[in-house]
Amino acid sequence: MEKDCLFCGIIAGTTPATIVLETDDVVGFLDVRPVFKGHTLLVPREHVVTLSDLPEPLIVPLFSTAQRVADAITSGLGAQGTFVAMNNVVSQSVAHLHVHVVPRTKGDGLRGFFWPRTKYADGEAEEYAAKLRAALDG
Ligand code: DGP
Repeated sequence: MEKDCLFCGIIAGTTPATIVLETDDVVGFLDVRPVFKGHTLLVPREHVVTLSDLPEPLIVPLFSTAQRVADAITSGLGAQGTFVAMNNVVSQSVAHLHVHVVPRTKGDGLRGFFWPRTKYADGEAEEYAAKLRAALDG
């Protein structure tokens, strides 16, 4: 537990939150400013900041919980689908790793988070893929 961490306070029960689920490794609670109602945040109990910091044994517990919550959002709330996302450093407003699971339904007005899109020049996609493959191999 990290002193002064908002989400560690929620995990410890000292900061109020609407809890959705608790497991040995993960806590899920409603986002206080939901994109849509039912928007859930999943956090590892262990204080880590980004995905890179997440210990390997916690990867399956965290993402299997995201899968369970995504299923519950469709079966229990009537959403058609979900958007599952995580900000790391940039746009990350709370420095405790959290997975957003957001209910989605066609026509809900959310337009891809307004992400600008770009295009690869000829040959550029292969250059990017080669750099990524080299980094993965390294
Ligand atoms: P991000 O911007 O990706 O770091 O997401 C942080 C989310 O945390 C944001 O959607 C709002 C939510 N949030 C901030 N403060 C609180 C809080 O005190 N309680 C709860 N339940 N959610 C919070």
